[in-house]
Amino acid sequence: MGSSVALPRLLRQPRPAENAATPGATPADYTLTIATKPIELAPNRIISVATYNGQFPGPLLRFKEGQRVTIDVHNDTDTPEQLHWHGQLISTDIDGSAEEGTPFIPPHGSRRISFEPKPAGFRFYHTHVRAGANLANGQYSGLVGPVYIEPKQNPGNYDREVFLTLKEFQPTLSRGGDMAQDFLSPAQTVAALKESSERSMKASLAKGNPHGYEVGYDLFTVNGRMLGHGEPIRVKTGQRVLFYILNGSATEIRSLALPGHTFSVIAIDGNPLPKPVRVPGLWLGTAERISAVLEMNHPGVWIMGDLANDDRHQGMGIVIEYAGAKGKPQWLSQKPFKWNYALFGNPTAPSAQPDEVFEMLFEKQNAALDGFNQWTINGVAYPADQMSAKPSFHLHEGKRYRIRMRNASDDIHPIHLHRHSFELTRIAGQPTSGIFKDVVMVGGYQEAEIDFVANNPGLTLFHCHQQLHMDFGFMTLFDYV
Ligand SMILES: [Cu+2]
Repeated sequence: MGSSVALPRLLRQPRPAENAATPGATPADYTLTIATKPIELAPNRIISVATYNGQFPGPLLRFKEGQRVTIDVHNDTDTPEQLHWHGQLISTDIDGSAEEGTPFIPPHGSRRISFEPKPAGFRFYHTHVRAGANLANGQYSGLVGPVYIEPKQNPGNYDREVFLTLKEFQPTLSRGGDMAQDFLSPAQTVAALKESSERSMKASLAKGNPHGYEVGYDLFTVNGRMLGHGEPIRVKTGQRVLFYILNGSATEIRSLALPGHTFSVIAIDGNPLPKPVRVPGLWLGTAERISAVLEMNHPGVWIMGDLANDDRHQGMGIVIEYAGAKGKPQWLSQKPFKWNYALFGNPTAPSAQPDEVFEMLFEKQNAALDGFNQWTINGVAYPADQMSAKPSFHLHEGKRYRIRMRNASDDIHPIHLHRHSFELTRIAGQPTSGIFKDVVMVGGYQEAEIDFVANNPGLTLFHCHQQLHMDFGFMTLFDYV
């Protein structure tokens, strides 16, 4: 389970600094080298993408909560890079977001960073540069890797752990295309949001605009291998296996099921649930994580895979093989199931009321940017340059804030808040509490509310995690005043 990390290269003496320095003669705890390398997804499917340490996914980094780590990041590519520590409560100089002021890792340059990992749980790291129209850049690449921060006390009751990163490769652009929506529950939409969105879309099409670009993929992988081309997960009857599943996609929502088995979800986005919840399968928006225990009580050779037949046939699955079982891996068609975040929480509103409520309206301007859709929050698109912009929302340390999001578009948006965790307090009209996350899917024409405590001063980026949305305006900044 150890991560494969190379020894740091000897460069020059380190400068004294709190969180960041130049890599030097003192060895770092971990080294990550960003470089474009061939990756074999299957014997006849070898692609060339930017990777961490020449592998996909990047090495699993296991940290201990609160125990300081030093990491050297080398950038062996020709473009500036940002390495974002997704889901961690760390400072802006190392969070890995140029919008918050984190310095870029220069092309053919290096940066040493140091921080105390927190909170405990399943996190990840990924590139945080814009791709725009360049589908080799940003998270379309192979720059994604899992992080596990061990809690000070380990409450686990399982026999082994398995980390799975779901990710597509070979992206292409197309005009329009509909996103599956019908898995989200409640399905309740807001008529006013739908009407305004449809009015704006009609007006755009009437002016002769085509539908804005969407991204699709040819190759689908679990842990960088297409279904049937990686090592199976070998299990024994009676084992309890804890799966840590990461949707590492740049743009896609993924589903996952294992015929004959039920998932007992214990944490989402790495944060423990009030109680484990059993579900027949999983849905994960871009950048979401699920920790779930599977009891191995249905012997056979099975495909754990995506519900979408096309995506599974193109590789989105992995084989689960029981000891002693033989034969071709089997998939059984699954009964559709709904994904309702409120299932994982308490069916009551949170006891704490916010000190202030921020209203946010999400809108799409069809094909407004050279054929790409432009995205706005309260009518404002984040500037096209990847730099700090004027913060739109202001925080006072220690106060509790509610963000009321209204989605006037037909897309699902996996919304992410940097450097803070938030609590889901209302999803499509339904109150809930006790679910702490850092990404939440907001359904088409739906509303959602999240609460967070301003407990980590500094610029704080809020954005849709769908690469095509964040790159074309769907971002905003909070500051502490
Ligand atoms: Cu989005």
